[in-house]
Amino acid sequence: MDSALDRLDAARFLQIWQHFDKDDKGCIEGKKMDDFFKHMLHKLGMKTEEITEDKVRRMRERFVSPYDSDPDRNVQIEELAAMMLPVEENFLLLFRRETPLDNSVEFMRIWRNYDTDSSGYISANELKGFLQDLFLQHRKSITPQKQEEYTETMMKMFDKNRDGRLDLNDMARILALNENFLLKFKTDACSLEDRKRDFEKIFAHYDVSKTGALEGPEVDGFVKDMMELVKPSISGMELDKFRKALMGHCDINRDGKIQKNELALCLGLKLS
Ligand SMILES: [Ca+2]
Ligand SMILES: [Ca+2]
Ligand SMILES: [Ca+2]
Ligand SMILES: [Ca+2]
Repeated sequence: MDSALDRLDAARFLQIWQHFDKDDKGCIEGKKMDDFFKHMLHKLGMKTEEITEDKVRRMRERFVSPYDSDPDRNVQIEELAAMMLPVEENFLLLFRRETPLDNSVEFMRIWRNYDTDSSGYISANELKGFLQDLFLQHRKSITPQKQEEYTETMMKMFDKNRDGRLDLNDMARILALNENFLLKFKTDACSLEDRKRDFEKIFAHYDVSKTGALEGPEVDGFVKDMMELVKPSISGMELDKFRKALMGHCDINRDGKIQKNELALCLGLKLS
């Protein structure tokens, strides 16, 4: 079985995946995984009589065993690819961070950095720049041909609406951005004391540089999370629009940053 799996590369994996994920949801129902593995072994050149239930069971245990406890759970493409692809093909492993990305500010810093033409989208070319830097950071060399191939595979995996560019939510998936920080807070927070305490926590979370003001990607991160409280996924252009409106409304001293008291005022909170 292992020798068959040696023939698995990113492009082939994706092809097999798409056969099962026809609606392009990025996930497959856990209970369909046996069929998935059978199909995979077949595609990798194994004869039908060689594909036994036992082999399939072992694959399931090896690659998706955590799901066995909950058969209703879906298997995500990036999780399975990270488990299955051989190391040299598995550029997706590079996205696995020791600590998950849990702050939209860091996310927006990356986004602004690679959306080099500020179009509000990450194009295939911009994605390639991102991958190049990632390989550099991990001190891995990669041929131009592999760069093209990985970029293309990533686009196929994450460009949900097939318009040839990645949106904010596609990129958030690639970087495994954790859930919205603002969801932690109840909007019906009762007393003024509670609201002030929440405000302090919120401000501290977004003021990553600890300057007492939100600037650059700190504003972006805050705007992204705020907007996504009311709309599940926003586009880069919507973000820019709302950012502009927020700055116009909140940045009272017009220094291009949002000081703590400015944000408090904006949120209808009077700090003593
Ligand atoms: Ca762009
Ligand atoms: Ca797209
Ligand atoms: Ca700051
Ligand atoms: Ca200001």
